[in-house]
Amino acid sequence: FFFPKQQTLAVIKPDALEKHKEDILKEIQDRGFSVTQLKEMVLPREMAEEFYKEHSEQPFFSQLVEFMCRGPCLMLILTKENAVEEWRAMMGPTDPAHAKETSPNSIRARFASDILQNSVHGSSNEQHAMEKIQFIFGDISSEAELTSDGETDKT
Ligand code: DGI
Repeated sequence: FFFPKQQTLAVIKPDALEKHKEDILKEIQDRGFSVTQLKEMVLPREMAEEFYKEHSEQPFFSQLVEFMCRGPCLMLILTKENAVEEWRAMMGPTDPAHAKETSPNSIRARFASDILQNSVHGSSNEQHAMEKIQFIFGDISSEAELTSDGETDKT
């Protein structure tokens, strides 16, 4: 199959950034993703609420927002053919207990502590990816251009 190049938003969450930043970044590169943009930041509360607004009715929403603001997150735009699906597959299922059973090599199986503090985020579809990239990074379309070898060519 031929997949066109695609972008997704990946986040290394506060729990994993403390301990596993280098491991996760290495794995992202080893799997052939280009890191098109990256930014480390502590999410202000209102941004964390907006970021996870789809979950605002969930009983765990306030815990989730609290956790995401607890320390710095690393925000990444990953570019690769089929990036959305591939990064989700690398992350593994939401609950690391489940991940350990079904995908023991996944990032969550190895690095996440529980269903809330689950080490990484990845957009679940292309529409969400575009929205969240715009939300975190603003309009980057005129800043970076991908060259044929997938490296970022800043103009
Ligand atoms: O796309 P995912 O991150 O795999 O999962 P999601 O979009 O369903 O949920 C977003 C985040 O909300 C998830 O990464 C951790 C948190 N979460 C999801 N389900 C639960 C949860 N937190 C708690 N405490 N309990 C849950 O059942």
